[in-house]
Amino acid sequence: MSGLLPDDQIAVLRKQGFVVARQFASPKQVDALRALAERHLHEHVAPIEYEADLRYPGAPESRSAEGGLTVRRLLSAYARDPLFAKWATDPRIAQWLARYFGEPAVLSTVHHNCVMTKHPAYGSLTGWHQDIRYWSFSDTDLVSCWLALGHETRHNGGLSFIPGSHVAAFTPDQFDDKKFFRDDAPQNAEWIARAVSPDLEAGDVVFFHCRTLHAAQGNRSDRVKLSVVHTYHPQSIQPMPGTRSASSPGVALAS
Ligand SMILES: O=C(O)CCC(=O)C(=O)O
Repeated sequence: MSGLLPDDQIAVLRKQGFVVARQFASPKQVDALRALAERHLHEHVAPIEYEADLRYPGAPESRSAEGGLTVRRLLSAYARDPLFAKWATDPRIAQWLARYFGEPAVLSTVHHNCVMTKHPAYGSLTGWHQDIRYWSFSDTDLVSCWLALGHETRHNGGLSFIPGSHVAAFTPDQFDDKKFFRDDAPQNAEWIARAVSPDLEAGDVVFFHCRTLHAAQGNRSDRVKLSVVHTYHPQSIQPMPGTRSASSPGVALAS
């Protein structure tokens, strides 16, 4: 998938629900974002979501348990430092998304908008899910941009995706009560067998649709994995008033 032109990348996103854009961020951007993320992680700069808050499989029981202060997400990336804001509104992202949406993109400051971390110890795994499950918008054509700040593979908790799942008509019984796609349901087995886990290098970006099923394992390496993640919608799709998705204004991107 390397070397594809933006229009070809967009065609892949439409078809399979995700696409890898190799070396989308420059080494200079990656180094600066990584150094900043590492400092905020080290200093526990708020707001932070801890693994113990989310309690996914592998997470500590509580913040006071052993490993309880393991960070999962450095939240509010856009507001936490101008460097993160600059990346979230990078003109290349804006142009790419405007081409995909056919209109200017808006950054959600509510969903994702974080540095996603995965620690070797106490970093949890994430089951199969569609991001849209708890989001409320007037339509469901949202795209997230996941920037790898280091090597990402299945081994260190990198994402796996199920191609074509973004356009599938799943039934409620294929999901559990927390809206995870059930890996014990026979009718889901064929879907899960199709999963792919793209290896990412620092600077690679994955654009993925909010309906694409994805999951991630724990981190079995000895190094924390760091990724910057933002979600965008076109101007014509708006968060539903009164919902969490509308709880903080979006940022219109210049394109
Ligand atoms: O890094 C992970 O465990 C997966 C994160 C993810 O899929 C999400 O937060 O939507």
